[in-house]
Amino acid sequence: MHVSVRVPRALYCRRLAVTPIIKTQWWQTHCASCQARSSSSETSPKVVTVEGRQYKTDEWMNTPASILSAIAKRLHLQPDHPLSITRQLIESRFLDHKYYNRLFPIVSVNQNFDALEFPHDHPGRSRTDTYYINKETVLRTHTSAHQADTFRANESSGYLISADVYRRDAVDRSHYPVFHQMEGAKSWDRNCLGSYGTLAERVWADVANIPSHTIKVEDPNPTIHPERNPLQSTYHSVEEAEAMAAHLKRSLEDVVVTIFTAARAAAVAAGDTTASTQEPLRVRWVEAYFPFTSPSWELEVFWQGDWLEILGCGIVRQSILNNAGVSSRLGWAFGLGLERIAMLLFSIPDIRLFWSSDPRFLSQFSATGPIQRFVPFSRHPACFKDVSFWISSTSRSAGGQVAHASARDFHENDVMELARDVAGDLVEDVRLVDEFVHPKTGRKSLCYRINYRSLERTLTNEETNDLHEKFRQQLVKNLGVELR
Ligand code: FA5
Ligand code: MG
Repeated sequence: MHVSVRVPRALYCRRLAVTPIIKTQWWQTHCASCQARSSSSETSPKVVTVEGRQYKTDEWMNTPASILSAIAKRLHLQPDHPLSITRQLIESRFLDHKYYNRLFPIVSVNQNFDALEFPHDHPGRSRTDTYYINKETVLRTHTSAHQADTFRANESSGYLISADVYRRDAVDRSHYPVFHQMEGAKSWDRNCLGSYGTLAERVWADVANIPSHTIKVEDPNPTIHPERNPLQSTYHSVEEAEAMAAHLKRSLEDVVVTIFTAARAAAVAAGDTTASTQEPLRVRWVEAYFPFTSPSWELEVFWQGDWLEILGCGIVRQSILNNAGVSSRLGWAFGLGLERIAMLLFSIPDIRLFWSSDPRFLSQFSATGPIQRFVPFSRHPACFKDVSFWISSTSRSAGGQVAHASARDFHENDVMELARDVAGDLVEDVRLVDEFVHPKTGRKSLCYRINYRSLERTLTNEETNDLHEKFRQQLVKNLGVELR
């Protein structure tokens, strides 16, 4: 039996280590191209204008122009775009929910973190993980940034929010600094029980209306675990939490069944007879942790030989509903990655493709008619290049002491962003391939492998060499590393 142990992980299910905030201004070199839209005065704070809204920047600003320019794209709303088709397919399973699809991506730190009760030292707040405009303003890192406001607006008992979200993150075929999430929530009012004696009875009646399925779902853990996945016992009874958890899980299993049924049909229509279209769908619930839900879970799907996390969810912290002025309501919320689901649905192999304007990609999708499997166009050769360097000896990760306020701490996400900044979508993957600490000096050396590949054409050697040389120089200039 699989028993997953809940450890208090980062929201984004990655490292726990808190990386000290970098107060350098290396971003400014990258923002050169948005100067036309920025105030040029050295003394007055710079201003960034995004779709007519003006923001003063300060030393927290770390958002490159390339990221700001993604805001206008709104891929989840482009007709016939695979993300938009995926959104609509999921929306079709929540017909009584209200949909919010045009919420603006620049939000306050309060909306993105504080209102969701993120601890002050949570790594998600760090400038290495989050794009800041200024100390109080960020590009939302998740659609949950709108949770408190949407509960406060109280326009419907259920809602869906689809939107672009932004994270400084790894570079590979399933990670992109801009991606799309869909948030869903459902709540019940203690004062509106209708003919039901208790809220739990009312919720179970709603569970009975969710379409049933026959897939095997692994769910080995109890709904509530006193240490790993606690009940909010001040506010909810065990019966209420059990009923809401069942409603949440059945609703999301229904989404997964819908997606995989469509994906299978598309694969079969394309003549695919491999095991992945024959094997029964396997789905499992895993205990999780989010600052704004308890108990919490993630849903994983077995796909092409591995478990893939597609969403996080849980019972909404009652304090969030209470602070939003709807203390008589209680309910659940989830957040899913639209790209992850669209990649499964259409068999799209690389997350960069969603940003392609190549008609060979875009013309393959249509919002009307059955889901069609994506037919990849010929794959162009990749070109690997390594770069090795000593990280700055003042950096804590280098084993040294932070000597002065401007010392820069090395963080891998900075390498990732520099690679994107230099090579854009021509970089497919950036991976740490070697690291060691010099036994005598204690200095740390890292080696990263950059995989350059265009989705649209074959890169020339000269072009790749130029890109790589530029990348090496930027590492020195912006991160203060010493090339080996
Ligand atoms: C969150 O963002 C929570 N806000 C989800 C949530 C909402 C929990 C409401 C509880 C209640 P997480 O960081 O795990 O959680 O992201 C949610 C989903 O987004 C993931 O399961 C994954 O499908 C997708 N996702 C996360 N990071 C990336 C990425 N870099 N690229 C593509 N998809 C991603
Ligand atoms: Mg997660």
